[in-house]
Formats: sequence, C-alpha cells, structure tokens
Amino acid sequence: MPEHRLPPGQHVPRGWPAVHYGPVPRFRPERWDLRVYGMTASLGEYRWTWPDFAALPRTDLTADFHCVTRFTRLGVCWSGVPTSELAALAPPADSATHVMVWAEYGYSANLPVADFLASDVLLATHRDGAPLAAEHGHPVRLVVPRRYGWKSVKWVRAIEYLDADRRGFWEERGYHNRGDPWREERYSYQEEPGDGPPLA
Ligand SMILES: Nc1nc2c(c(=O)[nH]1)N[C@H]1C(S)=C(S)[C@@H](COP(=O)(O)O)O[C@H]1N2
Ligand SMILES: [Mo]
Repeated sequence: MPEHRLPPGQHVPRGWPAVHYGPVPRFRPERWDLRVYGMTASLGEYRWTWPDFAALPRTDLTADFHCVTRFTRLGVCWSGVPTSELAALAPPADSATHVMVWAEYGYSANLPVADFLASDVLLATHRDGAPLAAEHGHPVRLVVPRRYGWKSVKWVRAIEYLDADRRGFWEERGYHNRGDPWREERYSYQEEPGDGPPLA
C-alpha cells in the first residue's frame, strides 16, 4: 500500500465501522423522496420519488475514504448518480455559491457548489457491488472523497442551494468548515479568515 495515499494522521484499520450521530433511519420507499430547493435557477423545487431516482444516469467510482476520527478505507468502489447529473436536471442559479446536503433527522453538511459538483462526487446507492447497508446510508448517501467523511452525508433527502455559506451539523460543532484531509483541516480553530462563516 503506497504511503502517499494516506493523508497525515490517518491509518487503515481492519473492517469498516459505521460512524454516525443518532439512530439509523428505516427506508420506506413509498414515502421517500429527494428534493432540490433553495437558489435553483428556476427558483422552483424539484422532487424525485424512489423509482424516479433509481432511473437516473449512473456511474462507478473508486476512491479512498477518510474519517476525521483517523481511519481511512482505501479503494472503495461506489456506484450511484453523479451530483452533476442531478444538477443538470435541477440547475443552481448563477448566484448559488454553496449547498447544504440534508439527511434524515436533520443532519447536514455544507459544501461550495464547485466541490459538490466535482466529477468524483456521487449520490451513491451501492458500495463494492452491493446496495448500501442500512447503517452505511441506505438507500442514498453522498460520497465526497476529497473531504473528511462527515461531509459524505448518509440517508440524503435534500439538496439546498445557498447564496451564502452556512455551517452544517459538524461544521457548527467544532469541525473545520472545509475539511480537506490532505491539509489536515480537522477543527474549526484551524480555520483562517475566509474559510467559513463566523461561529455563533
Ligand atoms: N446522516 C448522517 N450522515 C453521516 C454521519 C451522520 O452522523 N449522519 N456521519 C458522517 C461521518 S463522521 C462519517 S466518517 C461517515 C461514515 O460513513 P460510514 O458509516 O459508511 O463509515 O458518514 C458521515 N455521514
Ligand atoms: Mo467521521
């Protein structure tokens, strides 16, 4: 395993622990939807039911996964819908600068629009060839390989386009607003002016 694949302060354990705050939601296909709202180009809201979402164009992606609690999984194979495909159907307004990704139970994480739409960002439904396990985000989770794992929101239900940055769940509880593992941006006290909105 090439050393250079490990960001500073990370190690590769055996197995893959599930990491999250709060309970694992139950998937009810007939009630599930995915919404895109906020600063859309049309200012309208978009909504996919589970069958609609499952029919969207898909891709595969192999990427490393870095949790801020210092474990890294190398070479994970994800498959799902690229965020760029979703945004092509539900485009952001020119004035949209950031997104908030919302999960069941109100968990959230923020990203600049450019980071959200990067070519390696997926709304994943499968990992290593099998549907996601419930505790790993079934039916849909975000995957943002170039940010710490807390930005890879499990149980995604909505994308909100924003015209200013706003902190998500962990970003307002002491974690770095950007969270780049290669720069070891773990905590909000490491932020430089301009890295994120003021902490309340
Ligand atoms: N909805 C939700 N998504 C979440 C979390 C969470 O608490 N709730 N935890 C995040 C964190 S800190 C990490 S490291 C990854 C862990 O993904 P895994 O459980 O598949 O390993 O999920 C992220 N996504
Ligand atoms: Mo994490």
